[in-house]
Formats: sequence, C-alpha cells, structure tokens
Amino acid sequence: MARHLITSALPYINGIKHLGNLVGSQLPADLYARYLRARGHEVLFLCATDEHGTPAELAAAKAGMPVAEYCAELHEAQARIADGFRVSFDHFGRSSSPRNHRLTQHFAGRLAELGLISEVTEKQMYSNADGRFLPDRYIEGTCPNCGFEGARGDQCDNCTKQLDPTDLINPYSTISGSTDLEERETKHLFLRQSQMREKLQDWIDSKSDWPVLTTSIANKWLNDGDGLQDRGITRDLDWGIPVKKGTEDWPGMEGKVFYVWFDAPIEYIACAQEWVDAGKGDNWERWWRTDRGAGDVTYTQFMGKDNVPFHTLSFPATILGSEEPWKAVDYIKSFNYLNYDGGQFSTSRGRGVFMDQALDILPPDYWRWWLLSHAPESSDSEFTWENFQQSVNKDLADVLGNFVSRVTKFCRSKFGEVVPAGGSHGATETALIDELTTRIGAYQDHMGAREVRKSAQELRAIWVAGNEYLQTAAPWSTFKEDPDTAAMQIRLALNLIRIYAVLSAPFIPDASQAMMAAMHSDDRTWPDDVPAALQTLAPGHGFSVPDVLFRKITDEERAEWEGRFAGRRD
Ligand code: B3M
Ligand code: ZN
Repeated sequence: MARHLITSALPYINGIKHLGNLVGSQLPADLYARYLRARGHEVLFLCATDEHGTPAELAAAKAGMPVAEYCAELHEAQARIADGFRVSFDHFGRSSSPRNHRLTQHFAGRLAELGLISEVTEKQMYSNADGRFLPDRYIEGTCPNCGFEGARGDQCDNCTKQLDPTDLINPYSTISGSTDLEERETKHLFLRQSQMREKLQDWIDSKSDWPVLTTSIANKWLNDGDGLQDRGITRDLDWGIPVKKGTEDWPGMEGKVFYVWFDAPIEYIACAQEWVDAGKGDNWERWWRTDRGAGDVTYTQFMGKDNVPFHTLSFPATILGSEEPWKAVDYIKSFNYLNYDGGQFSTSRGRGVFMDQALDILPPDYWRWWLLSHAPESSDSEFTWENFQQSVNKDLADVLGNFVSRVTKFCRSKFGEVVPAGGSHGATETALIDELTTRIGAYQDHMGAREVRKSAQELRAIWVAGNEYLQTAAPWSTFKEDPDTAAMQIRLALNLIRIYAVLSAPFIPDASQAMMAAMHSDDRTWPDDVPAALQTLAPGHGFSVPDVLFRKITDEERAEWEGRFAGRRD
C-alpha cells in the first residue's frame, strides 16, 4: 500500500468549464484516484477554484456582481457540477482561502530572504480611457512569437508562450477596446527564475519517465534563450492576495496583489490545509512536508498543455527556491486539446458542450466513458456527435449493457434470481480465464502508468471477452441438453458482472454501482486472481435484473444536439 497525492489543475472561477477542460484535468485525475483507491492505496485527491486575477474581475464585472460574491457563487456551481460528474475530490478548495493568503505571503517572504525576488520599477501598459494599468487579460494583441491575433497579456493560447503585456503587437484594452495606451512606470516584484535555471534543468532531466508532451514544453522554455526570464509576480489589481513579506508589510508594494499564477499552485498545498480545517483529515503535513512523512508520497499532477510551463518552471521555482522541505511533484500528466466538431470549443462564442449542459442531457457515465476513451493524450482529439453516439451505443449499450441484461434475464427465466449450482469449467472457461488474466494485467499496467486511452481500450476488450464467451458458450442452447453446464456458464457470467463492476468503476462509477447492487454484493475485491474472483458469488446467492444500464442515443437526438451546441451561448 502506497500513498498518492493527486491534484487536478485548478479551474478558473470565471464560468462553467467545457468538456475539453474536463478531460484535460479533473476527469483523468479522478480516474487515477479511483483506480488507486480501488487497489487499496491511500489517496489524497485535491482541487480548488482558481479565483484571482483579471479573469475573475472581468467575469464578475460582466455578471454585475462584486467579485467576492461572484467567486463564492461560481465556486458552489463548479463544486456541484464536478460532483455531478462524480469527480471524487477529497476536498475542493478555494485559492482565495485565508490559508492560501498566508501560505502565498509566506513563500514570497521566504524567496525574498533567499534573494530570489527582486523589486523592479518597470513600464506597464496604462490605459488612458480606462484610467488604470492593464495587466494580463485586461489587454490583448498579436503574439510576438507566433502571430496569433488574440494573444492575452499573460500568455498566448496558441503557442503557450508566457508573455508580458508590453510584448504584444497592436495591443488594446479588453475593458473598453481602447488602443490609447501608454507605458507608465510602476513597481513590481519579480521571481528570479533565471537564477534557478540550472536547478530546474537538472530536475526536469531527472524525470525521464514523464510524458514527452510535458518535458518538451518545459525544455522548450528552458532552452529558448529568453524562456526562463524573471517573471513579475505582482499586479496593480484590487482583487487578490495582498503583497506581504510573510506577515509583514512590504514597503512600496501597498495596494498591490500577487499575480494569480503565483498564488494558484500554492493553493495545491493550502487546499490540504483547508481539507484539515474542514474536518476531513487530520494531518496535511504528511502529504506535503518531506520532513513530516511526505517522503514516501507519490505526487501526480494532471493538466492541459497550456498549464505546463507554470507547473514545470514557475511553481517548481517557488517550491525548490524556498529551500524548505516541500513535496515536489513526481509526475506531470499533461493533455493536448479536445476540439469540438471541426473547430475549437469556445467559451466566448458558446461553441461546444459545457459541463452543466452535458449533465442536462445525459448521465455522467456516458460522458466519462467517451471523454476518457478519447482523451487527447498523444495528439489533439475531436468530439463529434457521431463518434459519441457510436461509442455510447456500441461500447456501453451493446457490449457492456447487453451482457448484463442477457445474463441476468436468462438466469431469471431458467434458474430464478439466484446464482445457480452445478457443472464444472471446461476448455472454453479456461481459455476465457487466461485471456482475462492477461488483459487485467495489462489494464493494471496502463492504469498504473496513467495511460488513459490504453486503459479504456483494455477495459473494452475485457467486456468484449465476456460477450464472446457468452456467444460461444451459448447457455440458452446448452440448457436444452445439459442444464448443469448451462448453470456453470451462467454462474461464471454472473460473477463476471461483479468483476466488471470492480474493474469499470474508475471509468463509469454509477454503472458500476448499479451492477454491484444488481449482484446484491458490496465485495469490491480486485480480481487479482481470476479463478477465485469467478467464485465470489456462490451458488444460492441472490441477484436482481437491473434496469437498462445504458440507453442508446437515437439519430434524432444526435441531430438535435448537433444543432443546439453549434455556437453562441450567452
Ligand atoms: N486556472 C488555468 C486553467 O484553468 C489555471 C490552472 C491553475 S493550476 C494551478 O486552465
Ligand atoms: Zn503565440
């Protein structure tokens, strides 16, 4: 039994996320957390809303609400929806928590003590029309790196490059649209990442097992020449964590706050403190302090590729730079983008399916299965309604659902609602047991390696093996000549339903629950030993025929949804 800390990138507070966001962080993190728990490991799975910075201010202004109120409301909404998708966080915190305020100020003070923070008087973009500085998302323009026209002041979404507002070509204010901008002097703190270049390079180089997507992005910015520039970690904004040196005021920094990307990853730690404060755990240090027991923790982070620079460079600069015994990440699992039907998901244009809408039309397992089995791991992937319909109707309804329904109904009609006695295994059963043993081994390897798609493929193959067995064994014909053998075949198949419930739970937790309930079992023992697992439900054990596990998506529904989610949502 090992100990695993798992975090999912913190969703911004500024609205309900789309399915592309879900599949890039929360969902695969949940898959991994559920799998490890099922294998008996101790897991702490944390996430929180990322509540500071210009995105929060802009969204609150648009909603006509005070920003604190807006954040509280959206936090609840996001928590509810994550729950709707059965994302099993141990705690869903808030980066605006008092814990994160204190910890962020602590790190800043510590880094300053060690000479890793400099005070710089710099020129920032000031908007005459708006009467204020325009940090981050308050300003947009053309990316100097790739030419993308909608680049924001903090990062280009197209090429992932971290930017400064003054880097943008043809900049304009996103508040007023004004291009009447000028550079004005203002004082800010900079994290001296450049001092840490070598340390970070060594650290990245030691992670030979990381996905190429993760290390290639890290190395790109490490070796880009200007990739590891010192970065401003404060802003001229009202909403955020006030700049302090530990608990002391920071002369010259009055009225300024920390940059959202400085405090957000620190919330991964603060969230564990919030988890304790909420009475859900009693010791956060054994997860986060290597001097207090976190030395044997394996820490995995899940995120979309646009978040990789901050997690491979900026946050490690904070953690390693502090020279305190914080737990550093062991594995960064990053994802490419999920596209929507020939284009991109677009929050501003309402293109694609958003998390709340998805749950309005179908239960979570349908989405979980499609998204995870099509996770954008080695390249971007694309959601189309046709593919979604096909995958639900085939994998979930025809293969898994149909197996459960045929087996339970046949047994009820011939033997009643109990596991039948009689008969013994023959060659077909031995072959099935061999195949299942091999496939379950492969499934475990892929799950352990956080290989999402490969795991889904293997699980599907395990379901298919059961169907093929049923076709070959054909208990409905065997029954006429040899009811004892038919009883053995159906007893095996009923036990297979319980095994499917256990193996499938990380992907489709609700269906798993329904299968367990139908088998009148709560024995979630992992099928390490397939022959033994096939004996779990003994002759005489009762069961029920469950309701349809998965219904099919009709062509009419598909067409209707295609139209409904094509664009524009306000
Ligand atoms: N909120 C970006 C995002 O939602 C950001 C992640 C923070 S992780 C510390 O994509
Ligand atoms: Zn760019």
